[in-house]
Parts: sequence; C-alpha cells; structure tokens
Amino acid sequence: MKKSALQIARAAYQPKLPEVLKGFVAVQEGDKTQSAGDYADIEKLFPNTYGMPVITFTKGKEEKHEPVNVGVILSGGQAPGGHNVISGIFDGIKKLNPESRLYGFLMGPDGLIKHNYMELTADIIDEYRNTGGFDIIGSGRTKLEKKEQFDSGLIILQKLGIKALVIIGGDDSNTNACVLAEYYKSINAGVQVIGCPKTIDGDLKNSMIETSFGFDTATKTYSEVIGNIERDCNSARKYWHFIKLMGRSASHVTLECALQVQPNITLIGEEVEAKNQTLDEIVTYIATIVADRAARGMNFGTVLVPEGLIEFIPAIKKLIAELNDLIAANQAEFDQINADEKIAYIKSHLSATNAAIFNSLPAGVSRQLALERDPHGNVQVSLIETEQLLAEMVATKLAQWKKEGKYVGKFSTQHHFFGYEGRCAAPSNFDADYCYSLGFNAAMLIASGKTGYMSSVRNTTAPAAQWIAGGIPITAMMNMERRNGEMKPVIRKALVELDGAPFKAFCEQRDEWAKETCYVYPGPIQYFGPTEVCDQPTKTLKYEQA
Ligand code: FBP
Repeated sequence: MKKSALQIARAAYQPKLPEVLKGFVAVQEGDKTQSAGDYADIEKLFPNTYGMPVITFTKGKEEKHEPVNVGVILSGGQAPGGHNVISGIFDGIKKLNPESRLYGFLMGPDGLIKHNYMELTADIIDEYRNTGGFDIIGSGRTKLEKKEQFDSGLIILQKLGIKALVIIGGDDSNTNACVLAEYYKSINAGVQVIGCPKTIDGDLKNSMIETSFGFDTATKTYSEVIGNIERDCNSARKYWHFIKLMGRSASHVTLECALQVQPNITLIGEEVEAKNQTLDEIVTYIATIVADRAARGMNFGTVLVPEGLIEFIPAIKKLIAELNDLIAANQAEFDQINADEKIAYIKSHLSATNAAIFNSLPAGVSRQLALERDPHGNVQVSLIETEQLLAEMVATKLAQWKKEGKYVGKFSTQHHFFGYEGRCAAPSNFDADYCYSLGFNAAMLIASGKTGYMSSVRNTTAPAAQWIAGGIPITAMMNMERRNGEMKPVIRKALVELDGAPFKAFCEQRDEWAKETCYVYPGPIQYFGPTEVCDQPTKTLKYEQA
C-alpha cells in the first residue's frame, strides 16, 4: 500500500498512556451504581449487570496472566482514532501474555452474526497505527438486539476460544453491548463484553466518560475548513455561507466549531427546543442579523447549522414521534406499499395538527422524515438539506422585507455540509493518545474479569500521564425511552446543556460575533510541533473541566 509522507512519519508516533497503565494494575472498586433514570425498570432488565461499582485502576503487583483471545467490532459511523483503540487492545492483551490473540469481526456487528472475521496480527496492526478510518475491519450499523443474533455470535466466539468482545460504538451500540453482556452472563456463556465510547457527535458522555473519541479530530477538521471559508468570505465580502455540521441529535459539534471559529450566526438545536421556536422564528432570527449587517455595508457572513436542528423544532419533534409510533404500529402493512403510497398513507393517518405540519414542509424534507430510518430507527438527518432550506427561507423573508422597505442589501448564498470530511481524518494527538489508552484500558478490564463495563479514561485536560483509567458499568448510563413505539432501555444521550460552561461562553460572545466580523482561523491539525499547537483538547472539554 502506497503511503503519504505524513502517514510514514505518523506510523512512528508512540501514543501516550496514563502512568497507571504503564505498569501492572490493581482494581479499586467505588460505590455501587444506579442507572441514570428508571431504576426499577433497568434493574429488572439487567439483573446480572445492574448496580456494579465504578472501577479505577491503581498501581498493582506483577501477575501472571493466561493468554486470552479477544474479539473486536467497530460499530456505526466512523470516528478518528478507531484504529488506535484496536492497537491499544492488541498491545494490552499482548502485554498480559504474548500468546493472546485478537480477532476482528468484519463490517460491524454483522461480522459476528454471520461469522466473518480475521485475525489481527502484529503486521496488520502496525499498518494501521495512528491512522484515521475504520478500514482495518470495516464498520456497520446492524442492530445487535435479538437472541438469535446473540446465539449465532456465541457459536463463532466459542469456536475461536474468544473470552471477551470489545464493541466500539456510540450510545446505541453500547446499549446493545450491555444487552449482550447481560445475556451472556445470564447463560454463563463465559464471554465478557466491554464497550468503548465512539462518536464524532460527542453525545456519549457523562461524569465518567468525559468525551467520546473522534470528537476532537472531527471538530478540528471542520473548524479548519470553516475558518478557511470565513477568510474567503471576509475577502470577497459577497456571500452568506450556510454550513451544516454533522451531529445527528446533539449540537456539540456545532457549538465546539463556533467556539473555535467565531461565526456570525450559530443555531443550537437544544436552545431552539428550550425556547419552543418555530421554523419561521429561526428564519426571522437569521434574517434580522443579515439585514443589520447589510445596513452597515456587510453583505456577507457565516451561519453554522447543526444537522439535527430539524428534530429539535418542537412541532417537528412531535410530528416525528407520531410518525415513529404510526409506522411501528402498522409496520407489516407499511412494508407492503410503495414509497408514494406510504406518503399518502401517512397523511391520511396522522392527527390533524401533525398532518398540517407535515403538509407545510418542503416535499424533500417530509419524505425524509417519513421514509428513511437507519437500523436504530433514527431519522437520517445527514440526508436533509437544512442549510439549503434555511437559506431559501431567509431569502424569501428578505425579499418581503425589501418590498416593505425594511431591508437594503444583497443576499447571495453558498451551502456546505461538513460531516464525512472529518470522520476519517488522521487522529489528532489527543485522539491518538485517548483512543490508544481506551483500548489498552479495555484489555485491563478484560484481565480483571469485568463485563458490561465501558472503558473510561478521565482527567483528560491534564497531560496523558495523569489520566485516570478504569471502567463504568453501562447500566449506570441507562434510562427508559420510547423507541419505535415501545419503551426500551437506552444510554441517555448527552445533549448540549444550556446551563453548561461551553454554551454560556458562546452566549456571552455571540451578539458581538453577529454584529462584527470576529472570525478566528484555527488552521489544520498539527501533529508535530509545540504542545500549545499540537496537544490542545477541545474548547468544550476545557470549559467543562475548568
Ligand atoms: P455514530 O453515532 O454512529 O457515531 O454516527 C454519527 C454520524 O456521523 C452522525 O453525525 C450522522 O448523522 C450519521 O453518522 C451519518 O450516518 P451514515 O454514516 O450512516 O451516513
């Protein structure tokens, strides 16, 4: 495989580990945990893995370990650093015993169910150290949730002598990891299941999981490009750039990029919901800023739009909830009819209020909301062109204001969507170190006999040597939520907190950013050089941990 100069130089990078993981570890157990909500329901559903303590690793004595065979799955959307989690697991289990072996299941959970796998040997692992992407074994979105799938997986795990499975995924995949851990424990299958927190969206976090991996690199990559656009925008002074950023539900990616590049307008989905805003109010908000800048001779600007915005608009959120229940309740009938009939079917079955909202949306948007779901039941917001929709609606409003003499200016737009550009970027130093540590730590959780735990590395704004390593029971992050018409145990998604430090810092500055031109140009991720350039964590993490 031909390699770039950076790839060659980067292959030699030795990711940093927390001091405690460099030697032998001992397990320190904290207090028993309870779930994030709905305690009785979660305890009933997870009798074998509920209430376990938080684990912290401390310095231990040298111990002899038997070889252990471990399986690994990459699940869901790509996130920078996945290869380092795998190399961390590999180095961790080899340190325990050089005879240990690592197997990768191919193309996500499907590989486990359908018995597609490969052994990950040292030469393969070395090819992928510190690289972006999930291409070492591929990823997939199959939902691992049925007993038949678990039983089928167990056949291949037993055949390969695999004693532990590491599932690297987001909130949905880690929820499934926990269900699998519970099932294997309940039947004494002898297979431990450990989760690792992955997602560029940044919405898998809590007091013990400070950030999901990939968020750092992805937001730095987007911020670089947005900064470049801002500089172009400020040079030509003739366009308003509408930039949609990934983040299926939460607006963490958009907020982090805003803190890095100081755009003129930033929409935060969680705020839209809290303020009970309508689409028209959002459009008016943008148009007002555009008109104010135009009045001062500035017919240019940048607008950041979170991918999940549409689902936060309360009226649309209610519509989606009814759509989900409607489709789930009539799934068999719904599957039989073609796409156009489905739209007609939906229109005739929705309540009057939601039918009116459904009919008022542009055809492309209503179609997306009605028809396309990923295997976890999520609306595929990356396919909805919200940035274009908003730009068109703002243009219509400004044209109206022009007629009324309330606006003088020119409104020309450009649209961008940044998501896939950042998901496979070469991991920043932070993600390279964090991911390697998460993987190495997962190996220690396996050696300690744990199951149903998520690998946890904390204190991440300090130098890596001071990071705290351990595990958090996945049930401690769960509550009950309605999914596809049924109440299900799921990991609670971390949304942007409106009373949190990152959002507050943004609020204090946004009016000035709207009025003036305060752009900041972060430039590309740097892998070699001074620590203040190469090793900075995200602004979100800094504000949260300050
Ligand atoms: P995960 O939650 O699996 O990490 O994926 C997140 C994400 O990148 C979202 O930001 C985006 O909406 C979605 O994946 C796109 O999915 P796909 O890769 O299937 O197009």
